[in-house]
Amino acid sequence: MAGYNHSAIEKKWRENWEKHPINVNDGKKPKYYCLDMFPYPSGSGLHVGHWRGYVISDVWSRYQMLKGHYVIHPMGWDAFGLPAENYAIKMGVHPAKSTAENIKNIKRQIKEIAAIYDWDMEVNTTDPEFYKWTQWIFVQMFKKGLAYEKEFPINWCPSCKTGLANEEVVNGCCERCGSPVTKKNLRQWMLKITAYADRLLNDLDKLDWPEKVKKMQTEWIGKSYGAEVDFKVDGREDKITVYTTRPDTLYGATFMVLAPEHKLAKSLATDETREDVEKYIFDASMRSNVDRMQSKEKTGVFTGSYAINPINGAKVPIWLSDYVLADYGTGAIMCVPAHDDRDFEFAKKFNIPIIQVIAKDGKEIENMTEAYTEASGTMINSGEWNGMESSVLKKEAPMMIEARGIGKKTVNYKLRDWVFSRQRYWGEPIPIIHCPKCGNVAVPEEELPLRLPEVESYQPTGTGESPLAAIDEWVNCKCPQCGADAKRETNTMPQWAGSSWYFLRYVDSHNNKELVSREKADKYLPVDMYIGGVEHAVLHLLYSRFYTKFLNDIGVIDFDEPFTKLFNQGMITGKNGIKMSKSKGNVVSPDDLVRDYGCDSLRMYELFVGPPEMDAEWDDRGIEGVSRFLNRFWNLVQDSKDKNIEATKEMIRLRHKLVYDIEQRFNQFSLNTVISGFMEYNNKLIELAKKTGGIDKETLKTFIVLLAPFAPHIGEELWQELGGDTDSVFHTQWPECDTEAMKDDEIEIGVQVNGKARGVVALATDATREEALAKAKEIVADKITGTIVKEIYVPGKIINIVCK
Ligand code: ANZ
Ligand code: ZN
Repeated sequence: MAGYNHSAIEKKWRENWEKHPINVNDGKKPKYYCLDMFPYPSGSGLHVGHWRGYVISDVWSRYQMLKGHYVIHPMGWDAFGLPAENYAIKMGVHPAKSTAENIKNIKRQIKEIAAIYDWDMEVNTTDPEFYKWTQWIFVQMFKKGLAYEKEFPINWCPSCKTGLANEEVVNGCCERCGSPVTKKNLRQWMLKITAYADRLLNDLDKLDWPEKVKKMQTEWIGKSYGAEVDFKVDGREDKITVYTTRPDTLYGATFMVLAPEHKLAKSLATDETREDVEKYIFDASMRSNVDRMQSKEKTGVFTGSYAINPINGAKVPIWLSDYVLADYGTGAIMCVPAHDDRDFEFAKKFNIPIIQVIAKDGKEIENMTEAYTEASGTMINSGEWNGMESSVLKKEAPMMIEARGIGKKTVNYKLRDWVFSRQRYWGEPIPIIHCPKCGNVAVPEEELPLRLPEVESYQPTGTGESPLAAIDEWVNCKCPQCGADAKRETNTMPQWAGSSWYFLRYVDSHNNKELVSREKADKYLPVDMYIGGVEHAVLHLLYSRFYTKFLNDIGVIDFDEPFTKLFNQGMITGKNGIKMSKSKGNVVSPDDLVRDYGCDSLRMYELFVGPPEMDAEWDDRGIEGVSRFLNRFWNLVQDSKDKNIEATKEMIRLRHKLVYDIEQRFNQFSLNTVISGFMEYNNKLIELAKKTGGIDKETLKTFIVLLAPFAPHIGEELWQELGGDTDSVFHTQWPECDTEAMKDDEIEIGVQVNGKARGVVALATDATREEALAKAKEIVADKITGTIVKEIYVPGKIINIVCK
C-alpha cells in the first residue's frame, strides 16, 4: 500500500489545477463573492499568521463552490503608502520598483496556500489603470461638493512630516512611527463623509456583521441629541452658544468653558488676564486633540469675563480649557460640576461653586466627593423644574428651551469630515488644477489618469508641501476651463483612497471605459463575505461604506452596502501572545512546515489552533496531530478502496452523522471543531473497519468531499482513486444528511446468568463493555446471587454473568 506522499500529490494537483481551473463561471450558477482584505505588499514576506485569514477565506470559498456557487475570490495589492516611500528615501529605489518586486514575491508565497484566487481579476492600487478610477471618484465627489478645500489645524507628525487623519493618531502618537503628534495649520482637501452620517449609522442594521464592529462604528459616528443654549456675555453684545446633551442640568451650570481656539477666546480677556490667556492659547495650539482629551491633569485660565445663565440670570465665570475641543459641538460648554466628572474635577481644582440639581432619593448630598452623572433622580435647586424626574426632563428640556427662545434642540455627531490630502509622494495625485480666475477646476475626465511624475527626491519637504511641488514642469499647467496659466494640486491622496472601492473593480478589472460595468456590478456584487482583521473595524470599513453609498447615489452601482457579511479572524501570535514580527524575532515561516508536512497539513493546522475569531498562540509541534490524522485517513482509504465493502447500517449512520455535524459547525464558522470532528469520525471508522474489514466507498467519498475544502490536494487525490463521479472533487455536490438514517441504532442482546437466559437488553451499537454490563446487571439484578466471579461480553451477541 502506497503511503501518503504529500509532496508528490501536492505538486501533481497544483499543476493540474493550473491547467484546468476548478472554479469556473458557467453563467448559470448563482454567484458567491468571498473577499479577503487585500494586503499591503511589504518586503518582509508571509508568516504563518498571514496564512490564517487566507486559509479561512479559501476554505469558505471552496465550501460555497461545493454548495453550487460560482465563487468570486480575488486578490490584489494595496500598494501606495509610507513604507514603500520610506524605503525609497533610504535606498533611493523608486517606490514603483520596490513595490513591483514585493508583489512578485508575495504572490509567489500566496500561491503556496493553494487558494482558488482568480488572478485574472488581480488589481494593484498603484497601477495607473486602477488609480484612474480612484481619481475619477474624487472628481465626481468634487463636482457634487463633497470634496472641498479647507485651511485648519490638522494633526501633524513631525517625524513623517505629514498630516494625519484623527484615525491615524493613536494615544496622541502617529499610528505609523509612534512620534507624538502636534498641530499645524494647513490647506487640506476634505471629503464630506459627515453628509452620510445618518445613513452610515442607520444602515448598520442591515448588516450581518459582528456586533462589536457595529458598536465601534456607532460610537465613531457618535450621534447624540441635546440642545444649544445661548449665554449672553455680561456687559457686552456677544453671546456664546454651548452644546449640551444634558439641558436638564441647566440650573446647575456654575461656569462656562471655551476651547482655546474659540473665536471669542482672546477678546474675553481683560487687562489683568490678557498675558495668561494668550500664553494658554498658544500652548494649547501645540497639543493634539487626542492628547488633550486624555491628559490627566485639568488645566485652564479664567478670562476675566462673565456670562449670564439664561434660565436663572446667574452670573457665571468664563474660563478657557483645552479639555473642550474646538471642532466638536460649538467649541463652548456650560459646566455642571455636580453632574459631570470633568467639570467636577475642574471646579475642585479652581474653587468654583458646585450646585447639585439632581438628587438620587430627593436628598441633597452634604459634601460631594464626586459628580453624580446618572440622568435619573428628582430635580432640585431648579426653579419651576423642581420635583420633575431628570430622565423625563432630559428629553423635554430641549423643547422647553426652544419655546423660551434661549436656544434650540440639536443633534450632534462625533464624526468629522475626512482629511483627504497627504503631503507625500507615493499616492494618487489629487486631480485638481488651481486657476487664478476659475478657482479649483477638476482635471477633465478624459485626461485621467493623472500620472504620478518621476521625482528626484522623495523626501518630504517638511514645509507642508509634497515633493511634487518641486517639479515645475508638472505643477505649471493651463486651466482646462479658461486656458490661463494655472497650477496643479500637489497633495496626494491617503492610502485609504484605493482600498475604499477596490472590491468593486475586481469583477471588471480590465474595463477601460468604466469603473465597473453596470451589468457586471448587478451580476456579481456586492461582497457576500468579507474576511479580515478587526483592526479595520472603523476606518477602512467606514470609508468603504461611504464610497459605496456615494457610487450608489450617482448610479454606478445599485446597492448601498458593500459587505453583506463580515468575519474578523483572530491573530496568530508568537509565544506568550506576542505579535509576530521581524523585529521581535518570533516569526514562523511556512516554508519548512510546507516542506515537511505539506500544504494540506499546514492549512488544517492554521484552523485547528483555535476558534477562527480568537487569537491563538502558534506552536509548531501541534501540526503533528493534523498530519497524523491525514495519514491515518489516507491509509483507511487505501485499505478499503479495492475491497468493495458493503455499507452496513452503522457505516450509513456514521456517514450521515458526520455530514450533519460538519455542516452545523461550518455554519457556525467553527472551523476548528470541524477539524476535530474529522479526527473523531476518522477514529470511529478505523475502529469499525477493524471489525468489518473496511469501509464502504460511499462513506469514504462523503468524508473526502467534506474534507476537501480544508485539504484540497489529498481530497482531490483520494476522490480520483475512489473513482469519484465528477472530474474534480470540487465539482461534486456537498453531501446532504438524512436525519432518519443518522439516528442511533440499538440492538437487543440476550443476558444470561450462569449460562441461563434471563433477559434481553437494548444497547447502542457503539456501547462500551462497561455500559453494556451495567445495563445488563440492572435487568437481571434479582437473578444474581452471591458474588460475581466472571463477566462475559460478546458485542452484538451475548452477555453472561457468572456468580458463586
Ligand atoms: C452640560 C453637561 C452636564 C454635560 C452634564 C454633560 C453632563 P457627547 O456629545 O455625548 O459626547 N461637550 C460639548 N461640547 C464639547 C466640546 N467641544 N469639547 C468637550 N466637551 C464638550 O457629550 C456632549 C457633552 O460633552 C455636552 O453636555 C458637554 O457637556 C460636553 F451633567 O453639557 B455637557
Ligand atoms: Zn481658469
